[in-house]
Amino acid sequence: MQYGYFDLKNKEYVITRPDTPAPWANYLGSPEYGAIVSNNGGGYSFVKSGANGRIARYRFNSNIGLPGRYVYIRDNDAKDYWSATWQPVGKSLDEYKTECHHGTAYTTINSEYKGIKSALTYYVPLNKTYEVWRIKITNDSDKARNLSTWGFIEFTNENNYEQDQVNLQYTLFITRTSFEGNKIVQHINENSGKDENGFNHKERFFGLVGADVSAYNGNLDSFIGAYRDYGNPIAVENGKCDNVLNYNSNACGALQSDFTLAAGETKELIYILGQKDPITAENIMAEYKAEGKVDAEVKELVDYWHGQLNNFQVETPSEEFNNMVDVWNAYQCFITFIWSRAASFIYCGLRNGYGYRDTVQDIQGIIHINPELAAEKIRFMLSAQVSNGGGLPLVKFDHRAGHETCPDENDENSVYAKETGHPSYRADDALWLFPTIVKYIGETGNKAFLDEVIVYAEEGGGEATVYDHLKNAIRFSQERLGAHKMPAGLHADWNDCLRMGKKGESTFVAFQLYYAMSVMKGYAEERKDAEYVRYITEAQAELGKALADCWDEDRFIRGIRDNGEVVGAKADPEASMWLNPQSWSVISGFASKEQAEKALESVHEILNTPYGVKIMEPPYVDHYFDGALMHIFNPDTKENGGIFSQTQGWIILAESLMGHGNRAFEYFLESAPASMNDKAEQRVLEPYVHGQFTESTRSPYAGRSHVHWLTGTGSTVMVGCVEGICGMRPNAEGLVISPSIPAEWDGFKIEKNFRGKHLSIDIQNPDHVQSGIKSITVNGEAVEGDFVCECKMTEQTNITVVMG
Ligand code: IFM
Repeated sequence: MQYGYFDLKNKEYVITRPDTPAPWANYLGSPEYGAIVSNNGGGYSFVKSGANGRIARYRFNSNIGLPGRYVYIRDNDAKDYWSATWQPVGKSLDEYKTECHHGTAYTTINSEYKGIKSALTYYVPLNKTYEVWRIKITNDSDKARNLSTWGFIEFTNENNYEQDQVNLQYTLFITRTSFEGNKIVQHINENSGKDENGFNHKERFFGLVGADVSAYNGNLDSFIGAYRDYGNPIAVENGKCDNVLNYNSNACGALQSDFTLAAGETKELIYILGQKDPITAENIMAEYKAEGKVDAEVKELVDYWHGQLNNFQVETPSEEFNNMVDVWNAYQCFITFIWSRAASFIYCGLRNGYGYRDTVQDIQGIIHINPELAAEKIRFMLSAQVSNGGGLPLVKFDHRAGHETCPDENDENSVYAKETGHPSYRADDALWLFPTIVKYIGETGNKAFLDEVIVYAEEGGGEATVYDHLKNAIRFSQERLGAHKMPAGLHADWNDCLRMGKKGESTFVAFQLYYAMSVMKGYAEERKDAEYVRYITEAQAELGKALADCWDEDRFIRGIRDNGEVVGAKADPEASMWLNPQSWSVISGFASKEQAEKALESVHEILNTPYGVKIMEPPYVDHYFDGALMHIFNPDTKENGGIFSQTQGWIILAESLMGHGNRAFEYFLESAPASMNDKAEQRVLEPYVHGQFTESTRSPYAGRSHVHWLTGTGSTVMVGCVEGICGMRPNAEGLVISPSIPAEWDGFKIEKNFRGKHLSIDIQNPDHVQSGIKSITVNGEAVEGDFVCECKMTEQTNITVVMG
């Protein structure tokens, strides 16, 4: 079933049926002031932290999607009411028409009921820390209508959302609301911490511009009424708020306006919500009296986001590919880059920091669009690397580079462990720096980045050039090798659920290290660091020997536990085939052609499903070991044989690197959210964003996806598509163009901004091959091979690529 469509031109997803299988969300603002809004207006808002700065309530763990940012409308003659979003009143869809436009950092919901049209736009102005809901109400009937409207928000009583939910003997008694100058103000712990104006800056406000407030409620129960809910608030049903404010109860902001609309007339109301003292709130509201302010701000958001996304645009025969790469996958990459795992309808915001591996990978998703923004975060993450070379497993939001504590490998009770809940280092964290930095230097040509000096994370850790940071990352792994001379598994590798034991070994990490060594060898050669070239060449050869022993007929094993047992051997009764070692054997450059072909074929044969490729098979049920934590999940779910979405990007990339365009695209399509647009009831999750995983074929709900938006999938799939399928592989000197596409494609186009120049790339496929380059011309001049030197590029560069 289909609930909406992609509007590529406007970079929107348009939901035409509001009864979506789950609330389908959009992101507004940033974690400085974040708002998550569903297609029915559900969602919550917070300042700086989803867990500790929550200002609006939301009911987690339910697909009801309540409460949210509601505007109720009442026809006072007919005594009939509805909401400007289908929910919460939920009028019959025979009479109520609605369309939700999720765009880049704004959402507009257009609805119509009994001749009254409304257009409600939610957004957080660029770089501002409050939110705006603008509603335009139009009388589309042929007679005058007496209407009332209510803007409504349910405040939390405490910024800490857990306290707000469970510690009611405290939180019910710390807040009161007041009504002042067209706004409800909520005061919290009012007597403590007052400044010279009498405010403690915990005040929230919900104000109205564009109409008078004729009545209000600051008390939730008075607005909703006993034994009622958001769908039938007593105040709306009666057409009258009773001006009751809260004191020792739950707070809300409900602002009623009464007005008559002549036939054809439109009225505009602007609600503003934030955590500001009343004077600041008043000043903010005053700004919105200026005509055109909202339109200008929405335009500013659109210009900003479309400007970002337009740095890389493709036009291929696949609508799914175009919508994902040009808009939604790219936008999701920005959201994960900016929000990390801060807040969603699944994440409550409890994690107080950036996961090292998550963020270093998230960065990869935006490098082709905004490399300098990426560079700032790379520097930040390098400053969270410990001088022993490892990454801090969790980098606190208030990370103090050079002054942090760090995990102590021998002490689960270390200060760091106590502060973050993370007892020790992961085997893989700092190794993610290599592909990320390679991509950044490739996109920008900024080799001098390697000479930048960046402080280490811990107190007394000193500082080093990026080049030395990278050497140290390798040293970290080399100093922690297991019995077979591969990197020890430590706390875990990329797979949080796989504990090989401290001295157990992971082939996935070994492949990452192998890749890292190739990168460092290249950098060292360029820098004429002969001693290091010697060292790394030998070390890589040693590692190569160890990895050679991990080949098991038609696959690479997953690792060796610290008791010597192999994980992922072909003969194992469960978990005998794992995806990541196969894809990474190719990405790392380690696998021979024969091994690569065999391993990838095994993946297709054993792990492929209609919804993407499983993480492993068969799932752990009866033959798990203690460190195989994934056995706690149902079979074919999450890390226990589910289709772990992040891994799809790597297999797309691996197939592309092998020149298998058909396979690469098959995997893209199977796992692309957009492919499930007409099976949305099966996928459940938004058809425009990746989730963390999809249930695989043993599940009665095969094809259902979970954990929307904030997932590393954004970046890996983006890299798989851009570097892999599109074949855009910049290096310091220029651009390698090596697409791997479905043979049936006649070709495709790319518009790409690159180092201050614009590239228009026309890729033609007259022979219908999957990969391979017959010729490239740059501004009409033929160049050799698949490489376009930066020196050939002009302000507007026209590149024609003929595959064959
Ligand atoms: O790699 C991890 C990630 O850091 C958090 N989510 C799950 C992934 C796989 O276990």
